[in-house]
Amino acid sequence: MQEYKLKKSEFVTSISDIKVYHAFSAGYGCPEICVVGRSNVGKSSFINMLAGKKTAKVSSTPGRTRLINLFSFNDDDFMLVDLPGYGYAQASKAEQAKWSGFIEDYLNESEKLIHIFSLVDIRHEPTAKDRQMVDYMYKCGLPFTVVATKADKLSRAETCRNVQKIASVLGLGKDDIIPVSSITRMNADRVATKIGSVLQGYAEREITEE
Ligand SMILES: Nc1nc2c(ncn2[C@@H]2O[C@H](COP(=O)(O)OP(=O)(O)O)[C@@H](O)[C@H]2O)c(=O)[nH]1
Ligand SMILES: [Mg+2]
Repeated sequence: MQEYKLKKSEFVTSISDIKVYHAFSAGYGCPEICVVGRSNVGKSSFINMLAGKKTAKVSSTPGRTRLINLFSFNDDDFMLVDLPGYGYAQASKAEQAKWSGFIEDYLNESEKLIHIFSLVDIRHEPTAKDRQMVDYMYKCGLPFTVVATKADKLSRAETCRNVQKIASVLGLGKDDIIPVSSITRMNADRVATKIGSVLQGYAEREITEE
């Protein structure tokens, strides 16, 4: 697989309404790759790992990202979309419903979305919500990669074992799961290479459709 480097990134904007998202998204031509996962799983840290700098806000208090944040990579090669976290127990029912509605609207309606990074915590068995998310993407035919975060908290052997376990719970192969650490940058290159191949596939489809 060809190497792809994430050289440049910048925060573009925060959006709290799906209509505003559509209006904004109509203004650029590049595809979108999004990041989903429960709150506190490490979405913002994952984005910062890819950016190689602190561009997304990392919070020790879960449930803070209530907006969709857009980051442009490599001068608009693609937009990385940070979605609100799901399954934050402390949030009110109404708030939770609003966020999951937002996530669903985005996943259903975005015409530019070409790939999803679905984050799970490597230390734990995927939650019911994690499984729902994977089932949903699978059913909707949305291409995705599962990323297991916080791998620095485990030994190598435990990492291997937990990747196997997560894969079997989610009905995936162990090579479909990328363990990462935003602290050690473990597998940051592997994620970048994945992005490169997703972008290449997209570019090839665009050519055939023209
Ligand atoms: N040890 C470790 N901690 C992490 C990692 N990624 C995130 N965290 C911590 O997990 C908490 C939530 O991270 P954040 O990126 O804000 O999660 P988000 O809510 O999904 O955006 C913060 O305290 C981070 O410092 C990681 O790879 N390793
Ligand atoms: Mg966040």
